[in-house]
Amino acid sequence: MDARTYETRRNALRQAVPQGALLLLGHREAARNYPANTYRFRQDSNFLYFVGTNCPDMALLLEPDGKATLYGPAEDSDDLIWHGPHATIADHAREAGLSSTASMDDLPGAISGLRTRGIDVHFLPPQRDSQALGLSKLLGVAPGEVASHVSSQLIAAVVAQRSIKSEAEVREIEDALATSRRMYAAAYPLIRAGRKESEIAAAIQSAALAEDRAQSFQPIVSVRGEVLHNESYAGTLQEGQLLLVDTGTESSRYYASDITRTYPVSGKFTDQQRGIYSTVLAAQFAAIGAASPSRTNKELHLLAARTIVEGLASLGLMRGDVEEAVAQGAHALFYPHGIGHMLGLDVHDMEDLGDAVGYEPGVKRSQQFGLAFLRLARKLEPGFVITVEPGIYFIPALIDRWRQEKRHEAFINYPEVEKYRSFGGVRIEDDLLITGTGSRVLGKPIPKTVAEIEAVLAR
Ligand SMILES: [Mn+2]
Repeated sequence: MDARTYETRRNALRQAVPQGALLLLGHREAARNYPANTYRFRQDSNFLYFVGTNCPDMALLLEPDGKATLYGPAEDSDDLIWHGPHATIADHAREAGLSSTASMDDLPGAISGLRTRGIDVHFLPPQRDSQALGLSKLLGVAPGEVASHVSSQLIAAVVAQRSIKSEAEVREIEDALATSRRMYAAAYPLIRAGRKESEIAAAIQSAALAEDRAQSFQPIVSVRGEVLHNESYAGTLQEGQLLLVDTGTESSRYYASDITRTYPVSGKFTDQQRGIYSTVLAAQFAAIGAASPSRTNKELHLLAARTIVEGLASLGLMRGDVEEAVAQGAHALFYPHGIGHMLGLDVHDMEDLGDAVGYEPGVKRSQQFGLAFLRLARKLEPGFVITVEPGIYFIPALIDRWRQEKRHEAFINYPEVEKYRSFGGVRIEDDLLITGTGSRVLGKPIPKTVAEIEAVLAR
């Protein structure tokens, strides 16, 4: 990805939204407790996509006359003392293929100049309060009103562009996946009774940090896999438990990977664990096998759900007509989330832009429990990169609630479900490129079959 890449992307965006000015306001540094102590900086992904520069306090302004300006922080002579020699705004502009630069101090004047000439300024939904405040000041609207002025035209144009990954982008994701593979390999020797979740979380992050790579999200490393967004590492691994590990890293150009694996702490699956694990794996293989431009992601989700119901029926946990069970949402007791999401610069790619990413215009999310959490439903297209991540969980509070309500009793064998009360959860996730005719799992394989998992955990 060079200056030409970013120039081509900006030109395509300009063609898709030919009227008005386009403003991409980047992130500023985010303070932990006081200004000089900041969180690790990561620029806004839309800004990264069109400019590529991971520097704080910048903005890109595309004007109707074709003028494209990179706005950046004014140079302070003391910067040299604290930050050493660094690239100037002009250097960043050159790398992004931009010839015009200006100080961020001049942006308000430029925006008000456009607006007095009656030119619309298109912008995307702000993700941080500082972005919302910045836009509020620039546009003269109250901070709480900024969201209602976002440009749906610009959102649609950005979604259309970022949804289709170039070969270079796919290489970036595969580069992140190569690091992911080494992160998981670092965990294998530590997966045994007596070890702490935190030790495994440390090994995984250490493998990425050693390659100067950031995590693409807060890792999940937990023996309580049924808690879907569990971010605690306080647990100690015990014989007979499952350990769920959902992590991702970023390539040097900030593209994300997202992988989940589930391991038996004892090194070998029990019969109960193997039954559930094999069902999740079968659901993942079914969805991957069906993934192609002729399908919608909702179809993949429902195919995985049917495979899960069939597997659970063979284990005696569910019963009745498979299609009907899925249509009524009975499987969601065990599989309450969606099959996956887009992957790119963000791990849930473009989720900042709302349901325009996952749903065709005019299509609303289902209200049904389970299906309501499907982030991506629309027709798959060549160049999409998606995650495929079915799971089965035994969530005691949800089981109790449903059983009390006698919910879907025709399909769920509650007395049998009770035997799995302390089971935890299984999820298996890979990243998939939709090709012209089908799909390709990205990256070198990371062990996931029962035999492969038991082999890497063999003592
Ligand atoms: Mn994911």
